Amino acid sequence: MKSVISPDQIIFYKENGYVIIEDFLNTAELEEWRSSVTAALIERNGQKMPGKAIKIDEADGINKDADYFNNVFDQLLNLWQTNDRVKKLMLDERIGKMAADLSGSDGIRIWHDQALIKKPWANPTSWHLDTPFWSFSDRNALSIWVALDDATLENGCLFFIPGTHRQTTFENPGIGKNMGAIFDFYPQFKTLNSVPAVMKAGSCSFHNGLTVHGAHANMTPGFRRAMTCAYMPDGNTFNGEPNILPDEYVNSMKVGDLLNNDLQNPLIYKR
Ligand SMILES: O=C(O)CCC(=O)C(=O)O
Ligand SMILES: [Fe+2]
Repeated sequence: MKSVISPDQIIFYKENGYVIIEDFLNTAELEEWRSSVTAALIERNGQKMPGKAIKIDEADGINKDADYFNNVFDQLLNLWQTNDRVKKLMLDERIGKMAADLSGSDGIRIWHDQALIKKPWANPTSWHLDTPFWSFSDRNALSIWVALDDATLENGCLFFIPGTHRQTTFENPGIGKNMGAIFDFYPQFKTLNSVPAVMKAGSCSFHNGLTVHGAHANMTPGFRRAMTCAYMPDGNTFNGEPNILPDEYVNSMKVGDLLNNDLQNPLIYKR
């Protein structure tokens, strides 16, 4: 695993709100990531996340246009909680240190992992922000996105709009069917250029959760699989947004409480 982040990569990330790490995994590691994620997905039998009875091909009460959204990607969360092989991969301290170095934090907790499988001919992922969905508000929160297949211009690689993380806020423009809805929210971004994150399988990107990003449709008969994980810098507090937290945990908290439950959000790195 190429787990050392160079000073130049940190500078690039801080400036642009994303960075691509080529050849993050070697061939054997990529094989282990693919096979353990595949095994975890099979075990889930369509259950979107532990503790909630939502199936991936069902409307979840949030998205009314289920037909459309179910064909953006299969999205399965917190595989680390249900599969020990994925847990070993996700709790890797070396990845935690990469996230800490990029975000400039002293400790890193898993917010949630997420397999994002764009199936053949899948719909695009509209431009959006991540952090405003989460139960804490931190301008340095970030995600890793690991390509399990080559991510190409044809099959729906990620795109970023560099530098937007310095201007976006915790207000949520949402994510709907309309690709460009975020530009009504942030008209100042309308004239900026986007950058594709074309990646070979085994490469990865990190992006700040406040960087505008999206993906286009999968125009191919093949899969575009990614394994991702969102990270919360240690020390963050509950902002009242339930997001994916279990109901009983949310009900036990008030706004301002420390999010330090190791069963829900394990600390994977501490300086
Ligand atoms: O894989 C995609 O199409 C979207 C990924 C994404 O939005 C994310 O990782 O935050
Ligand atoms: Fe995202």
